[in-house]
Amino acid sequence: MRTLDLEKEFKRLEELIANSGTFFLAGHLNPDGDTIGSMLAIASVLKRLGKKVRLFSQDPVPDNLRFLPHTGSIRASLPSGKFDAAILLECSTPARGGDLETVLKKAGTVVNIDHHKTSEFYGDINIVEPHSSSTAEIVHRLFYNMNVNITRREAACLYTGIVTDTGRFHFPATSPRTLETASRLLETGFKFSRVNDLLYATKTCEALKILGRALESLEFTAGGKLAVLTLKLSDFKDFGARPEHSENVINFGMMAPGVKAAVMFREEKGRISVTFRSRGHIDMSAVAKSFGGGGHRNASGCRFQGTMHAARLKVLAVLTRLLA
Ligand SMILES: [Mn+2]
Repeated sequence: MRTLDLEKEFKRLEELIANSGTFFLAGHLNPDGDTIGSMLAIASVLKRLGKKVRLFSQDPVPDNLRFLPHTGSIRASLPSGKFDAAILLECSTPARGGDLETVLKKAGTVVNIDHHKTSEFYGDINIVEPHSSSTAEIVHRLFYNMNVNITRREAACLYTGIVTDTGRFHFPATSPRTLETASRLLETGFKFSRVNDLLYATKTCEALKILGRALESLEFTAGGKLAVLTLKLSDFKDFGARPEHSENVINFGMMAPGVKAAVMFREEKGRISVTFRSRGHIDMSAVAKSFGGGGHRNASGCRFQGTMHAARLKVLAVLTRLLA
């Protein structure tokens, strides 16, 4: 992993913002709360500074995040114009954001803001901070350095990024700095309890049904250390559900006593999406990377072209060996 003088990179980004007029913002495929929250907060601050901003996500904003302000401004079509700066959030490689090449090639400066330790330093400016709980926490630090007075709406966006990426301040990446950031966001007076309600006490019927199916599929292997969840295309069809309805389902696999790691296989059209979770030092980012994916030590993912059977054989062999 390369290290850079982070403070210097923050300064360079501040200067870029001051000296640029047009910005392109993109997050990763299947965007999550951190990606969307960070993107909306940056867009809002840039607009308040009088900048032109174009927001892009190849995949749609998940339903449970639609309550965030201005999600409608995130578009799925790539712009043809030229931008002074392109800021990629949460993308360990540019390809994580989709087919961005045409835009990135024309952009004056490419900025990579990420907290994944697998992040490659592909930007002209790289703010990669693997010790940060979330990209939203990094973005908050940027705003703090810039002396930005964060609005309630921006605070709700950044809080959403932090609370979702830390599993409600539960995962080990949660640091004193994370809680301090959340505290500063609360000081703006945004409706904290309402945001939590919308994020955690609201589940669509499709998501509830998919959760039931996933729990029925639960198997334990590797001497009870590995939980395996499987969702087939037909499960989604039965309930009219989409892949995002199965988000977080894997965490239920981690609840059984003795389980050290969980894997979820999700069949999508023509491919299998695989998600990993673990506790402690069991490195799931390495497992995901060995199959062409990425992520964090305790939460990662990858994709396979081919059948469920083939994906399971390959992945379960590696995981069984790892946990032996
Ligand atoms: Mn994140």
